[in-house]
Amino acid sequence: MALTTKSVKPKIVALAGGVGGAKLATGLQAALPPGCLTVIVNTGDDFEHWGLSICPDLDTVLYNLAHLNNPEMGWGRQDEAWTVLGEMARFGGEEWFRIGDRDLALHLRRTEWLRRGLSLTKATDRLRRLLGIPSVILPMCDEPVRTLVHTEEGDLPFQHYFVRRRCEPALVDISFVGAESATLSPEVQKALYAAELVIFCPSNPYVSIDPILSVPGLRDFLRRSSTPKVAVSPIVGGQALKGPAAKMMRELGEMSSPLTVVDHLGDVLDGFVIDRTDAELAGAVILPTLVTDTIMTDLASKERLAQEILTFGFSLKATALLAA
Ligand code: FO1
Repeated sequence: MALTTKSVKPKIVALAGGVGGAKLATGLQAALPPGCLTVIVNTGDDFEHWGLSICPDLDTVLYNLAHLNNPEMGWGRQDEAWTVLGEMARFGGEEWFRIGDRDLALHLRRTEWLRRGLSLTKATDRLRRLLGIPSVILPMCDEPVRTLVHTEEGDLPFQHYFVRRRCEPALVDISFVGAESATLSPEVQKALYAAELVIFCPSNPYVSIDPILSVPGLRDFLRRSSTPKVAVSPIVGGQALKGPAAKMMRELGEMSSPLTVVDHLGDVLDGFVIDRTDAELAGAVILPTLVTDTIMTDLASKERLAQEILTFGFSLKATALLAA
């Protein structure tokens, strides 16, 4: 029987980065009563552009949870206009990273607040309230942690690798500059302590999930916690649903397979979710595994997947309690 999560008020934490993360977060928000979901978001992709503080993964989660996202691009606002970008080009400004007119307002406001001394956590909370989002959205930390991609063509800051170079240079390694000085914010700590289930969204394990786990104390907390932790594979049929995860796996000498995701994150997980396409791999996964349709095309499919993951995650909790 499906757990009716709308009639109880469980505290759920989702770890997210990129488009896949934002999609599942949207499904979880739809499946849960208001206020039950906290999304902890990767900020390793953040950078300064046009003098503004840009936080791409926070933006993607904010726009998705507010139902203002551009579904074709996967990032940015729907009904976007590009007047400022065109004018920037006229004045010799950088055009490779496209900031739309509507999107620009958010970056201007956030930059203003950060310059006045507000933390990224507080600035994000203001934005989500102004957008009418019922879920809590937290940056993984308030200190700057920057993903640096080491490639065969040299080191590239994340957005230069991802957007400017379209992930073309072959990957050698990845580091998270500044991670050693980052701390778990009180808000992230509170969310993790209260969590009854932690869900790793189908996000890139190397450049969306690893930066979150690089915040000192977070990985250890999850490893020691008895709260069930479930990850959804971002790899389906050997391909990433979106982005460079499969290409990165191959360049790191790994198979582009859900099994590589389990190998990578397995020490913090209690359960794993794979797509029906990969059903024959379920027996090789060392964790309890849910096999289901993980492709999210519309709000109904996001909510259906979220509901199945919640039921699966709570069944792991029940099994652990019975065994205790
Ligand atoms: N992604 C692109 O592929 N091209 C862009 O020009 C681009 C602009 C952009 C502006 C604001 C924002 O919040 C995100 C933007 N993204 C763009 C998405 C983003 O860079 C990536 O999807 C993430 O960093 C990867 O998770």
